[in-house]
Amino acid sequence: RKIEIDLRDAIQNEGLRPYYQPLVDLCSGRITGFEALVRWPHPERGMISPAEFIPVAEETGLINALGGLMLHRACMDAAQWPDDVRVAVNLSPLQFRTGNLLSVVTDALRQSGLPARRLELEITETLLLEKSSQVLATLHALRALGVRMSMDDFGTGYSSLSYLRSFPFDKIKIDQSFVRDLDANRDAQAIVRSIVSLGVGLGVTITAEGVETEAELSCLRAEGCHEGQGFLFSRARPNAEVISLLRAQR
Ligand code: G
Ligand code: G
Ligand code: MN
Ligand code: NA
Repeated sequence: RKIEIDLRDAIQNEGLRPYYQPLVDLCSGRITGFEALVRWPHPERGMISPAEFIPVAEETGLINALGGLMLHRACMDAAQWPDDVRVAVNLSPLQFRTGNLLSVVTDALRQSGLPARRLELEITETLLLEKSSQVLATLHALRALGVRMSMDDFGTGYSSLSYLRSFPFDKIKIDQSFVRDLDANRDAQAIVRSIVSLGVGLGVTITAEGVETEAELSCLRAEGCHEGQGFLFSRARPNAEVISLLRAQR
């Protein structure tokens, strides 16, 4: 397939790059970190969405090279940011299957000099679906390095709550489907309220994804949600624009 050939070429020839979307503390309004999101400016097709090529990467096994590359680039970039700013990187469940994820993360930290506490790894509930002891061992080993673990897209899986008992996450990211039109939707408000109280009880940071409007933001503040991310604050931007985003708030 052409997309597979092109993707392989992009991975080998620096055709993929991370863009960074800010995570904002809803109390202070300050940027606490950035989520790295892979971008592929295709020479013929323009920007191709990761929603299209991540599944191709997963089907073809290219996800390991892609994921390793993103981890490495994100750690290298973040090592140049202020010391109180973190970077979050998405992991595909398949990256846990090859068995060398721990050394990929360790190498990225060592080569970049980024302290482990400044790296956050985002995983989705599907990873915990299988209840694999190998996956849990890797999660614990990563956390023992000092890396922070986030549960991404919370609330969209089959039994989100049971996964919270199987592993001590540092952060829960509320899926954007619960944030959409929050101000007009009483049910969504009740759901967000209970996730926030769950987070307080577990001592876990709660981040709302997909914040697009001021009305959604004031609702999230009223519910005591800790952190937000979304187009209201900023879209994902190239690393060259990260420093100016940080400077603008100082
Ligand atoms: O960046 P958004 O623009 O379109 O991303 C679409 C989807 O691709 C999201 O589910 C996001 O988590 C995923 N994604 C973005 N970057 C990466 C990455 O580096 N690795 C993995 N595994 N998924 C990513
Ligand atoms: O699965 P994950 O949460 O990692 O994916 C993040 C995805 O959400 C990316 O595709 C990113 O571009 C997208 N995104 C980020 N902020 C917003 C937003 O405010 N609204 C919408 N609709 N999508 C967003
Ligand atoms: Mn994510
Ligand atoms: Na998400």
